[in-house]
This record gives sequence, C-alpha cells and structure tokens, in this order.
Amino acid sequence: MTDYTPKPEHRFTFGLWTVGNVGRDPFGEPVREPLSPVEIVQLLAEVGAYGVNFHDNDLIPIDATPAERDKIVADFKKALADTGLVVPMATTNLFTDPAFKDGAFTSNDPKVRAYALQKTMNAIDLGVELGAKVYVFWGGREGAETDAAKSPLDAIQRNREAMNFLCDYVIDQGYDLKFALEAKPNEPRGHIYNATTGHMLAFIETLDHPEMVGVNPEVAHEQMAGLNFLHGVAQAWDAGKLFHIDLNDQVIGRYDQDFRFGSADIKSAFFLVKFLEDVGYQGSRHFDAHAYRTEDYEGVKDFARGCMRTYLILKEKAAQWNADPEIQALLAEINRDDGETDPFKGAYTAAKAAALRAHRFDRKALGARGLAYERLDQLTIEVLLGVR
Ligand code: GCO
Ligand code: MN
Ligand code: MN
Repeated sequence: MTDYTPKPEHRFTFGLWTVGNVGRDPFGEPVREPLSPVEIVQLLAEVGAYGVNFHDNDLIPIDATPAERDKIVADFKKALADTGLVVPMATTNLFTDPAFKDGAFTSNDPKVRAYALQKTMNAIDLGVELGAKVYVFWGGREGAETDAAKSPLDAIQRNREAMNFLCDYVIDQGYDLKFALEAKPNEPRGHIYNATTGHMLAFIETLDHPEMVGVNPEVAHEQMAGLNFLHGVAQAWDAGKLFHIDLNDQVIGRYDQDFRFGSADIKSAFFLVKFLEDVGYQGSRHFDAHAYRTEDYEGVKDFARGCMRTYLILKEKAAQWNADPEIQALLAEINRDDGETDPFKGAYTAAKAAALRAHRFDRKALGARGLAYERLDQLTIEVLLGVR
C-alpha cells in the first residue's frame, strides 16, 4: 500500500470558507462555532494541507477599520509563517452583502457596479500581499430570476467591461496574477450568466487580455446541471485555460451539495484525477467543499483528510489502470490502425480528397466490429473496487 500522506507537491488547498463552514443552511442555524482565520490555518496545517485561499471578507470583515485590517493581516501572516501554509489563490465576496442582491459587475445600478470594482481592486491588493498568483471570480449573484429585469446582452457587456478594467488594473500595478473564472448554472440566483465552463471559455476570448484569464471549473457546478465535468475540464486544458480547479462532489441534479471529494460519484472522480495526473496539471487541487452539517470540528478534519486521501488513492488507482496489461491491450486494440487510411491523413490537399473519394470502405465490417468497452469498463470498476 502506498503512503497517502498529503505533501506540499500535491498542491492541496482549502478555502477559509470550506473548513470554516459553520453549517448554516436555508433551513437551519449554524451547528459549529466559528473559527478565526488563524485557527483555520492551524486546522489546515494539522491535517496536512499545502495552502489556504480566502475571500476578502473571510479574512477581513466588510466593516473593519484600517487598524483592524492591519492587525488581522499581521496575525494571519504570522500563522502562515508558523505553519508553512501558503496562499495560492484569493477571491472577492461579491455575493453576501445586500448591495449585491442584483449582482455586482452585472447589477443594473452603476453605483453597485463601481463599488464591486472598487471592492475587487482592494481584494486583489490583499490577495497579492499574501502571495496569491491566481485570482478567482465566481459571480454567484451575476444572474437573474426574471429576464424582464435585465437583458442578458447588457449583462455580458457589463461583465466584459469589469474584466477588462480589472485586467488593466493588474497590469498597471505590475502584479504577477492571473484570473480564473468560475461558472455555475444557478444558486443563489435562479439563473447565473455564463452558466458553464464552456460558456466561460468562449467569453474569455472576447476580452482585451484573454491571455491573463482562464477558468476555475468546479465538479459540483457542472454536475448540478447534469453535465460531464471531465469533458469541460478537458476543453479548458486543451485551450490552455485550466488555471485552477474546485474539487468536491455532488449528486446530479441536486442543489449545490459541496460534498467531500469523491464521496458521491467515485467513477467520475477517478477519471478526473486520472486526467489531471496524466496531463501533468500543475495548479492547486482546491477542495471547495464542506463537512456534513452533522459534524463537529473533529468531523471537519475527517472531511478535509478524506478529500486529500481519496485524491491520492485515486491517483494510485490511475497509475495502476495505466500499467494494467489487460487494460492496455484493450486500449491498443480499440485504437488499432492498419494503415488503410494513411493516404488521407493530416491536413487537406486536393490529392488526398480525391484519393479519399475514390476509396471503398467496408461499411458493414466497420459496423460489425465489437469494441469491448463493456470489458474495459468492468476492468476499470474492478481496479476501483480493489480486486485487481
Ligand atoms: C459556490 C462557489 C464558491 C466559489 C468561491 C470562490 O458555489 O459557493 O463554488 O465557493 O468557489 O466563492 O470564488
Ligand atoms: Mn460551488
Ligand atoms: Mn467553487
């Protein structure tokens, strides 16, 4: 058995808001006493995390005075230095305050839009001060319950203006910082603009500085909508845009459950880990999830340890899958190529097109061939169930 101890090279991070979640939900009061940011850093160090991420107001209350801010930042920096934890990512809370009830960058009120920009500039400064290299934008309130209230075209345009403004702000400050846009289809709004990672990837190409902007896909956000998360991640990777990733789990079609990574759909989690490891993704493995509401802080530690341990077990399973001779033989057979199509391969030429048109295919044989995907999938399940 391998060692499943989390190490810095695994890049496991958690948000202050994740292990610090006190279990409030729309139907019930908190079930855990709040921890201070310093206590959360200590908890994360105890379970073996590499980094801690935060929203501006996870660290500094929205009404803090400058003196209070300075004290909180100093205490937090000391906790980081004492534990060795780092801050790879930061973000802005643009959803809790009632000012953002109709969105931040997409609000109909120009004062709210300007306030959102100001709040984000301050939060970027804070993130950079603490070492963040990735800045996440999750527009939880950037949406609508009724399209009577706002044209989606206005929303797209306002969002673009905000991103362009903030990219230029970062360039102007000389910060070494990239943006990662996080999509979600709904919750807390009835509908959220740029609902999926695919929407975000298309939107990014319309910005003034697309090279600075990538995505932060989240497992639960695509699965809520019944989508295949891995396919969105692969598209982001292919586009060179996988700047960050939010790992958690979710039953398809439910509310945003934020379950422990790998706890609901182990097979999807396996193919996701296998993909990230196979392609050599170097970014944070950020667990944007929280413990069940049934838990005390010992349970929160079980939750956090479980996220990392499951990731490492699945990483080991992925290596086993890649090394399994029977699986590899099936893959070789699936991808068999007898060279028949070599004359037409690659980029178009008129000669290739003519040769392709003249070629006679054995269509019946193509359709008759069994692909053995049942066998392959069963072998995958047996790797996962630990019987191979
Ligand atoms: C959610 C989101 C958030 C964001 C966070 C960082 O569904 O609430 O996933 O947790 O990831 O705001 O931007
Ligand atoms: Mn989420
Ligand atoms: Mn998230």
